[in-house]
Amino acid sequence: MQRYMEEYNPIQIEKKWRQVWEKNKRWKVDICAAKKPFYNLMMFPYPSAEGLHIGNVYAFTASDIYGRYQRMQGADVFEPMGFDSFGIHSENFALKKGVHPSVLTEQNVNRFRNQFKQIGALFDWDYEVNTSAPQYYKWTQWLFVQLYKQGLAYRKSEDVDWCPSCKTVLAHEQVVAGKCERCGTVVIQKKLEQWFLKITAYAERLLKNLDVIDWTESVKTMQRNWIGRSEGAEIKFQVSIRQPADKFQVPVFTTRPDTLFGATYLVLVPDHDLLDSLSSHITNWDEVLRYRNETQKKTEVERMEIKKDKTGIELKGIKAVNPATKEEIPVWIADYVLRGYGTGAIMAVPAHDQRDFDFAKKFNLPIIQVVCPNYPEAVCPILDKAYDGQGSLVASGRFTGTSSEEAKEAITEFVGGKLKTQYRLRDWLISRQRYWGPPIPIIYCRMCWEKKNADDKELRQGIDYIIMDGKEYAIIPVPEKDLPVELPYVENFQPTGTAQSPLANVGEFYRVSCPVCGNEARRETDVSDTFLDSSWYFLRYPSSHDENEAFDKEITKKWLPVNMYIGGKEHSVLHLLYSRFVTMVLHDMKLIDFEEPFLTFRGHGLLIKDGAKMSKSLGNVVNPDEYFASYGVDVMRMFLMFLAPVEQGGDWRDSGISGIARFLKRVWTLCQADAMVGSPTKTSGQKFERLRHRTIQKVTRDVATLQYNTAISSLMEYANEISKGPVDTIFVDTLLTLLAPLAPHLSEELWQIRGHEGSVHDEPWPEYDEAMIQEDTVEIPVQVNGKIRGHISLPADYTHEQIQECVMQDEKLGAMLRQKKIIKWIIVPKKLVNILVEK
Ligand code: ANZ
Ligand code: ZN
Repeated sequence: MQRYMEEYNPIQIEKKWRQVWEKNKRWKVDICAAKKPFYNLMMFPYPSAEGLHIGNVYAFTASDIYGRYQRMQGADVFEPMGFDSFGIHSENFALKKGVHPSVLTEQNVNRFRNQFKQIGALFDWDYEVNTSAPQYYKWTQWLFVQLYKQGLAYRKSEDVDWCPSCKTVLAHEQVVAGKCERCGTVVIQKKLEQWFLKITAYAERLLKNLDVIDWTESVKTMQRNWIGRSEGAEIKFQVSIRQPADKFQVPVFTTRPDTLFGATYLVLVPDHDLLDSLSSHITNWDEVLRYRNETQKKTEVERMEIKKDKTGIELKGIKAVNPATKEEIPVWIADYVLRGYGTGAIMAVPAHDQRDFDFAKKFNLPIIQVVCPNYPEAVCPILDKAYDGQGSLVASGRFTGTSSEEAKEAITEFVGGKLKTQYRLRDWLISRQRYWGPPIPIIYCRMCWEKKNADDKELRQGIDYIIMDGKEYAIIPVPEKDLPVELPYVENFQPTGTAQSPLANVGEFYRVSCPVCGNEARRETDVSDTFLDSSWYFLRYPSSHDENEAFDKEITKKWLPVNMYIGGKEHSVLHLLYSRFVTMVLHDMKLIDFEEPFLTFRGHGLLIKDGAKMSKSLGNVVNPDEYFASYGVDVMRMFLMFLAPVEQGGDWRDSGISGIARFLKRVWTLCQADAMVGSPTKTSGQKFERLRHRTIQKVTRDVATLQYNTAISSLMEYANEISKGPVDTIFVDTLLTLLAPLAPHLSEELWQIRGHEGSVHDEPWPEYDEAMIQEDTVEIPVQVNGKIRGHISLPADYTHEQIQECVMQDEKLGAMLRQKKIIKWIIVPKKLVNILVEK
């Protein structure tokens, strides 16, 4: 193998292999015939920027290495890529650039695709999906229609979050710390009628299944908290007006019905439904209105802040009755009670809830302790803050002395309340007053309403009909044969800032004839949320050529659920929750036979630069192109993975790149140095062989758990050792096969140079022999009564019995010990043996 050794030229090598692989469709899998399907999914990007940044490359590389590893383990790995190209992200980018989103999206998709083709991934471009293509969104609309038909899509008027900058409503999940997930503007509340998807119907299942899916723990925790299950009770309080005497009922949700005897006042949200009907009886109504206006200006986050000073107003002229003590208690409004949770009203128990405690202190309301930690053994301590633990009840009538746990059900029953499980999860607000999305496939028909109305009294508003400009209209889903409802080209696509999408200005679009009765009807003009597009894209990839259905039954059975999904944790309660919901619905419709879409999910950490997440607004985005051009893709792949374990994320700094570049250069030289290959001596041969097996073991374990950084360290160590050779050719081959997922171009080139037939990427993943990875032997001193009498060599992992046996079998030591009476063995593994004998 005497040949002229060239310098390592990654740019040239990579270009060559990129062309060969693309031409041969090297990573194509046969979707129908594949024997060992493995669906390796990564989150597809929004093509809403100038191009991929290095943070994207980081995530995609992490996922691709895993796919390549599975491929060498013998799986048929399907690794598709596509573009989440509809939605507010792309539209906002188009607005900023002043280019129509349809034009800009196409340009961007092409640019992203070209960049993607450089990163050395297994992508099979024959299965690309684009959420803004009619062939795709036809099925997003189909999905909406299915949800509607299942009773899981409905319209409702509610206080919704509105982003003044994006000029649209947002889902709860898109409001992060009171701000728009997209643009960071503080959201405000507006009362609007909108389309919702009933994800709350799946709250319990979404929660339960978290126990069985193999996902990054922090993501599961975020979903658990977001779903927010609380067990408690709903208890009704009588509220009475003095003049004229009248009574109302106000239900409260409480997790501590056992503390009911300590409820000393009632608090309602400032815009509680009941208030308006009571207005004429509340003597300080002006004050109430003023307070209500003030709180409406506050964001949810400000209101939830525990430490902030409590504010509130007592409702004068009305009182409530504690159903347990029958005593009259005052009714307040305060902004620490949140709208949209529980019943929007609470029974305040200042002795046992810190928020109530602070409020009672400030406004001088009675604090009555009803739970004592160890009563009656100890005296009840005086409270200087709320006691929120369990204990025995005191001052609780006939329940005094029972444990707080037991009292929960008993007291609830005593006052005619009911036990209730409450979730924090809200229904998914799906309509958007924007242009760049799939039109919601719904038609409103007046004529159909009139016909229906005649014979059906049980029609439900928001499901069967809506009211527009004071008139009822039947809700008609667009028949599946009429899908897609194409998004028309609209020159003025800018958001209107009103409660309507720009499509509401396009008569040709919204004026339609009713698909049921043929009369003039009106189309819905809102589009659906981007997260609906991405809630099912993993189902589409393997079936992306199917024109007759969203996904093929057989193909889906073969490829799904997804085996490995790697992506950002910022989607924990958005995409990752919505996809689970949609999958469960399709499962219940018997369209698929699994209810969890992603068997394994790993959230990758973020690539940090200058102490912050890379983002355009901070101006710390690194463009990968220049790095690819100067160092090559293999170096960059390995450098990024060398920063830290994938799930942890890493700190970007240029300085480490040259270290990786040097390593690959060393591999280049090493693998061509004929001098190295030869016959080692017996002992050095054994030592090398052990190292080889240990390296395979470590790299396998680390790659399988996405700890590529330590896998790379092991490879460096290994390369360094074997370069001291001589070693057999298998040592070099092992290095190249282990390196193949990390540096696919270099390893392929060297594989060929070394005269192998075929490709390194078709090689099986190397195996190791358990017996070869045992730790080496150690030599330890043997003492008798504290004096060294000899040494023995033995495997490091020997048990005490084995060590004793070894000592006794030693010619000299054994002979000596057999003449004495042994009192005790003192064994410090790997260090020493001391035998106490009778003198
Ligand atoms: C009385 C009580 C006594 C409470 C006590 C707690 C401790 P989670 O765990 O979040 O479900 N609450 C109910 N609805 C509320 C709302 N809309 N805004 C703010 N707080 C609300 O908490 C449920 C508890 O939070 C409920 O139990 C209620 O206070 C309060 F020693 O009722 B509790
Ligand atoms: Zn009609």
